[in-house]
Amino acid sequence: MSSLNTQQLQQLRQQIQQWGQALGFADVGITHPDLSRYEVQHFTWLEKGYHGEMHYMASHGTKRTRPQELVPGTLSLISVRLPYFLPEGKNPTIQLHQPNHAYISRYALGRDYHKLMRKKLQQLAEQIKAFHPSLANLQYRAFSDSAPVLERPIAEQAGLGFIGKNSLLIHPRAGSWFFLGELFINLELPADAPFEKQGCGPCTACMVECPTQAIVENGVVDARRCISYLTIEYSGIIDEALRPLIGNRIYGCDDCQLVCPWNRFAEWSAQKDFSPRHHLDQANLLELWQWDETTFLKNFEGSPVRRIGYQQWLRNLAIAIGNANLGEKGILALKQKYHQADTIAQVHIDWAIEQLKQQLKQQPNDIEKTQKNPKIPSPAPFKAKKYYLPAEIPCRFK
Ligand code: B12
Ligand code: SF4
Ligand code: SF4
Repeated sequence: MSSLNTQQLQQLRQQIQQWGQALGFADVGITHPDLSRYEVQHFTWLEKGYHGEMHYMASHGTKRTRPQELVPGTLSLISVRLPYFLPEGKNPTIQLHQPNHAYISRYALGRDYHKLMRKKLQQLAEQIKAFHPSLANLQYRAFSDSAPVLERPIAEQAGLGFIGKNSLLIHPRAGSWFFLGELFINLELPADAPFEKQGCGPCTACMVECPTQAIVENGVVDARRCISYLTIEYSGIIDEALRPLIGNRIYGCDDCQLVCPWNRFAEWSAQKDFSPRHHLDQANLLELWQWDETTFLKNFEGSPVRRIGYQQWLRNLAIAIGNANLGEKGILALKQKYHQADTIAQVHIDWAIEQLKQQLKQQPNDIEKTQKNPKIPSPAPFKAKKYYLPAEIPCRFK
């Protein structure tokens, strides 16, 4: 579509990297729209039903694996990544291991990333358009988890990292705590070399330590077992066998990133927008349980958590309270909310009350002692042998 010569295209390529970095992206890669080497794996995943009730994953046919069917005329895919892990707030592993506290995925503590990513991508596209008069009519579409797009395969093919056994995109010098986004454009740019080799080697930490054993094969997650799916995407009644394994994770799950050794090299985010709001990095369960619907909607304005709605929020909290050491206090709190809960949330409240009652039977009137005496088993959530947090700035967590 343009009259740029090879040298100008190379120059533009370099500019895109620089503009991307100035916009806050940690990396920018370019690839062609042929994703055929990922197609079979994608449809096998769907055939096995691993997408559960995420019907949108199956409803676009080959549009997801063939970018030119989604956006006709696409000639290049520009893939970007934006880190979200901030060197502030509470240490995530400490929060995860306090059963009476709530664990919210690191990506969801602050502002929703979807709009922010797309805005930055649009700014990048406008800069590309302004590079040369022949690009004035450049067509582009910006995506970040907003359309049927194979974001991790595109990123791997654009050289941004490799797909790990946990199925996340990992860069050996940057870990995996970042979002992905793309620009589809109708201009053929020089492509980057893909990441050809998976960097996991013999490590299987994520597969072994996943609380629900959701990573069923190298690079393959059965979403139906994944806590991220269960707490965010799935609005129904959660299988009783899975509830104790969810621990205190009330929105998403980070375990397969926390145990990944590549995350020793993770980059910190520079986006203040992702800073934890309302002390969500250190909130305790009963404090959040007290929120009414108006508070929930107000506090989660502009946050990804709002999307699950108040009833699912109550459902998730009820499970976590059932897994905590809250005794009579927990039972009372659960009962007080019962009539504000819908029938699905009530099923989980009933279960949680039963859990706490069982716990009291084992150690009547002795919750304090349970917490202090390590010999008395407590329903502590999953504890991995080892966690990896970014090493460069060791002591900035509280
Ligand atoms: C559906 C979805 C989910 C589902 C399903 C997850 C899954 N693994 O598929 C659920 C709800 C469980 C989920 C959870 C999370 N998600 Co999500 N999710 C998506 C979404 C919308 C689609 C992913 C998809 O297409 N899945 C279907 C599978 C088949 O595709 P795939 O994993 O990309 O598979 C490719 C490779 O794995 C490869 N492959 C298949 N088999 C094999 C075998 C081998 C050996 C190898 C090497 C490769 C390989 O081929 C496949 C291509 O067809 C993307 C956004 C997007 N549009 O891409 C975000 C996205 C993948 N999620 C993201 C995040 C951050 C998360 C969570 C960390 C959130 C959280 N903290 O709770 C967890 C992580 C869980 C995990 N281990 O995957 C980020 C990942 C960023 C990164 N660094 O990789 C994305 C890209 C969103 C974004 N824009 O940033 N997610
Ligand atoms: S997000 Fe949690 S539940 Fe899902 S695969 Fe990773 S460790 Fe397992
Ligand atoms: S934990 Fe180990 S196996 Fe899992 S993605 Fe990281 S390096 Fe790969």
